[in-house]
Amino acid sequence: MGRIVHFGLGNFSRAHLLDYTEDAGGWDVIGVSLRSAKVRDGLATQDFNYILNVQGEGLKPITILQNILVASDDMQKILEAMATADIISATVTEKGYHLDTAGKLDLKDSNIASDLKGYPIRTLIGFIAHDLATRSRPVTILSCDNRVANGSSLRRAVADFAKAAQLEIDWAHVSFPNAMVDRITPATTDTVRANCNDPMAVPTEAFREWVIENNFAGPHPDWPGVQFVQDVRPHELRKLRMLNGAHSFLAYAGLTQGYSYVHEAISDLRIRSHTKQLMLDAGATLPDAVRGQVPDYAKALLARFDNPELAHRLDQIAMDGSQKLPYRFLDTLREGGSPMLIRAVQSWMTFCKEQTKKGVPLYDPKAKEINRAVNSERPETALLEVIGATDLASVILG
Ligand code: CS2
Repeated sequence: MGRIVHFGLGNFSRAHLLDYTEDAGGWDVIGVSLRSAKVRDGLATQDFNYILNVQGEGLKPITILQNILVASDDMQKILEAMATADIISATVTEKGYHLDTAGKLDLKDSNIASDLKGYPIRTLIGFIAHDLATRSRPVTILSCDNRVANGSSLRRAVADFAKAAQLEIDWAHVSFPNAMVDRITPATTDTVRANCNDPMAVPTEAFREWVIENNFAGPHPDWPGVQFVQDVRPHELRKLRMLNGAHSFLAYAGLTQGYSYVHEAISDLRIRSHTKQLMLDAGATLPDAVRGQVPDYAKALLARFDNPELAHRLDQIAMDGSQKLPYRFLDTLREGGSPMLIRAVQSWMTFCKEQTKKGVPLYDPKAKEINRAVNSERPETALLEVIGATDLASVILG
């Protein structure tokens, strides 16, 4: 039996990696929570089993999770579990990589700085670097976050950390495949908890997709439907620029118009037509390998956004904009600039300004910088600086 140690037990991994691995069978999964003990405490009382509420398909028990370890309580146990793992995977969101806008590990980040000083380890990067510095068995480190070249970025972060911490790593038996992950998974509501009779239930759509670079250092589960490919980049870009780009635009434009959910924002005719255009413009920047799929993919995405039963909150998507915009809009703009992409970046700036004006705190690791920018003499220019987009100032600000 193989073993996965997975960092980040939010709803997404419980609807994606854990669901796929449940279907594959024959593996066990140990979860790691870096920050809060909430998911561990909730799942521990039910033997780490929970219900996945799959839209239109019904309730599916997920039983593959063996345990959840919490960084602040169980550091040593986590390192021990990692040492026996064939795969170490992660969904720690964009900010969990602690990279600066140039893609280097941010050594000034307070959690990274603390990990560099020594124990207790707090970050994914710190845990992986310490594990790799002591292991001899092969391991695959599998990023499942929405970043471009997520595996390569994680490798870079770990290498930067190891160098700064003077840890020696033998890279010969380690691989960091890049991967594209997709399944729209909103936060759990009381209605879902009641319908599933499970306080830890997770709601998700029927659709799921996973494309992984065929670069494993050892075995992997026989995940059904997963595509193993040489080059994930075209798939990553298709998903990040079209699905996630449209999502972020819907969130900022929708919240500014007073909508709360994705299905509400997409039914506003003006927002809908802008979203369609945004997806087509983003699609035009994609590599040849996937460009032919753009019209059908855009149509399928609209249908997924239209789904009222998912009740996907816009404020959930609006979070951490400073970390998401680079892959969702900025790279796209650099490669093909269009009025709709410019409008998308502006919708984020408007959102930041309005929230600040209303005194609503932004949920973003750069909230302080955003606040300072909004209150500066030239808010738009300063906001572009926060997201590393000063090179786009003349395109976006005219
Ligand atoms: C969303 C994603 O919250 C967000 O930023 O765009 O979580 C999105 O739902 C998933 O990437 C879909 O696979």
